[in-house]
Amino acid sequence: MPDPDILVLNPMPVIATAADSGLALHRFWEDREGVLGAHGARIRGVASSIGIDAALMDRLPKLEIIANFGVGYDRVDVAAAAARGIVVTNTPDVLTEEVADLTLGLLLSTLRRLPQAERYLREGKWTQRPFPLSSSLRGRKVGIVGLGRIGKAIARRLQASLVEVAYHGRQRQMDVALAYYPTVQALAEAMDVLILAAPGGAETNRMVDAGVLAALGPDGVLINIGRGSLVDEAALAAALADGTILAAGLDVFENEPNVPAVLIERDNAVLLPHLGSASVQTRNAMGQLVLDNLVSWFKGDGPITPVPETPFPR
Ligand code: 8YV
Repeated sequence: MPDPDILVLNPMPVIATAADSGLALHRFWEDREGVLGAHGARIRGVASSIGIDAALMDRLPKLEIIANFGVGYDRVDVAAAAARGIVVTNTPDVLTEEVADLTLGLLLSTLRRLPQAERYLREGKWTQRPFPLSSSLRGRKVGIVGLGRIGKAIARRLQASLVEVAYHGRQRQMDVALAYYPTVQALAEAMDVLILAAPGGAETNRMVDAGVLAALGPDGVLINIGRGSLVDEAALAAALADGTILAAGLDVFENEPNVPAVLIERDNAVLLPHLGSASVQTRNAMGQLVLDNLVSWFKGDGPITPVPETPFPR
């Protein structure tokens, strides 16, 4: 049997770890039409961190499995995959603690203005006067939106930081002792920090709007490590400009890697280029899990981490 043909849509660490995997990897991004023309009819697996739409699935008639590099798979058309009997896998667990670490770093950077302070020192301003006092994590009430694996890892860290923690999610989790709020609006009214750790998609689209930001209030802080689509960015930029909220820390944006100028010009926003999982170690672990899912599937052992929307029987 020839090695199964896999279309790798964009560069990712899978490529580096694939030697001796028994898969024939084809680099789509180097020559899209050329690769499709030469191999499209035989492609049985896809690896992607940029999603895949129905139109590309239709050009891969033998496609069996889409291995998504990332825990979030909002850019994979899972309904189209399900309709075609294609299994979709993602990369949960291996990035959970890394993303939660980054979230705490971003929260503290935003509250204590660490990037601004660092710039201040480099600009030689410390010799003239001390950096202005910042806001604090002390005494904060932190609401987590999306209490999945990553949300829970963030909650554990916050509890160790001795602050009050509550959450909102699709439903209350009976085995979780944190206070639950049935809407984002109610959570924002009760808390003064919101951390967004929910997935993207239609259900969560722009769930943080002008009303939620007003409820968070003038001492309020918004942290987003989930997806840019969760936030109405124009409303957020306005809320940061007019003091509706105090500050924001954002690792994700609606139209990455393009960040609106109205956010870039805000001094009370800390903006990161989607770094949540972006360490060498964690990205390699994600690449390995993409590969392991493909290898397991083509050995006939089933997918390791399938997403719930696709039809593989579990
Ligand atoms: C991305 C992420 O996958 O896991 C996710 O959902 O957002 C990240 O880890 C990463 O940016 C892929 O390029």
